[in-house]
Amino acid sequence: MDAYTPRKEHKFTFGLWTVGNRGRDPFGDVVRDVVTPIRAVQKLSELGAYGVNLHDNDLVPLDATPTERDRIVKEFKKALDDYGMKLVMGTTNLFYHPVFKDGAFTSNDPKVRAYALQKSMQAIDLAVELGAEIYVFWGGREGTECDASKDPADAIKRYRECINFLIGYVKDQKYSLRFAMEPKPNEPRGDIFLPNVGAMLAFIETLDDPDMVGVNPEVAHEHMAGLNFAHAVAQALEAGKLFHIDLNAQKLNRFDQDLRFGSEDIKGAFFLVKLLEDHDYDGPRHFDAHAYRTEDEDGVWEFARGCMRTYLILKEKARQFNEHPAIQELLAQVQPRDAELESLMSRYSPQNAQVLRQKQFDIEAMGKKGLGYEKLDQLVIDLLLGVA
Ligand code: GCO
Ligand code: MN
Ligand code: MN
Repeated sequence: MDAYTPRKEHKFTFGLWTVGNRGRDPFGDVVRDVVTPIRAVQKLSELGAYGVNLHDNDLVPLDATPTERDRIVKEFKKALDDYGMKLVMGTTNLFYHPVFKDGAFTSNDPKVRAYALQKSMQAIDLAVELGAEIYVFWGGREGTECDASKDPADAIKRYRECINFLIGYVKDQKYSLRFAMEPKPNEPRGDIFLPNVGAMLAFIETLDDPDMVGVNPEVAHEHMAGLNFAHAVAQALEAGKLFHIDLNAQKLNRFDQDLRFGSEDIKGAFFLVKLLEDHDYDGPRHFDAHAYRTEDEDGVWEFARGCMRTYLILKEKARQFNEHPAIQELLAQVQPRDAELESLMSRYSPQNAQVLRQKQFDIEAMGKKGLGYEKLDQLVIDLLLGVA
């Protein structure tokens, strides 16, 4: 036990599919044995996680009979109870079966869209039965390679119609479930609709009940598109839309690498953790990642331990940043306050506009002043490298 040992109150979660990942990739077969859902619950609990997340078919096979389904659910519920774990988030697998090869909610074929809705209603029932509070929609197959095949505006309309249908279903069932939409720019499709956090936030506002729906941003997904993840998360947080988060690591502009949290881009990971902690984000911290393909099961648990440990180390670094005298002094200099100007700008009025028009600004002096960001950034580097 040390200061970086995870505890339940840190709200760390893992998808069953993350520690259950067997290392299959497009070029090679599985390299590890199955980690059953019950084993995942037991091991993650021992390691200090708060809960797990699942796709319907991570737990219940697609071809299970109703009796089999009920037995599996009962055993899984018991494991959650036995090990003091929560089922935090549920989602539907709308990407694996060939029926979804050209999309689920955005498929051209009404039969496929209808089946996707039927499967989602069943998966929502399952998630609620297990105690889920959040339901994620990741539209992995909602996209195209062949743009001739569908009108992208129609695809968005169909997407909206399906999410609205499920909003209606959840309300009708009186479930207290919130939706979190997860954007991704591509993979497995050549291009996926609603490719980033900004696009998703705009889409949400067009739904029947925007308050019920937020986003589930993922580090890897924004980094695949070369974007600043913390900035995307900040926009969601500021809008009250950060319902869930998928933490992992990724080199920029590559395929979805799903690496251990913090294993790439330490500085980006630091500013992300700092953002979440500074803004008292109280949702689950979900690691949507998996162990390197080089690992056996022991490596999987090292991976899980590492994700949580790095988060807690960065949380401590964020605390140190906020109390670091030299950093805080520099910040005070570059973040000056001006009560009069701030009040003038805070709201438009003809009077405020008039006063602002008359103001004199010495823009030459303002433009000449150095900001000291080289020093500030180096202090951050020193802090992160343990030299400060
Ligand atoms: C991916 C996605 C998925 C989703 C998961 C839950 O790139 O494969 O990140 O892992 O997060 O399907 O919705
Ligand atoms: Mn994800
Ligand atoms: Mn992903």
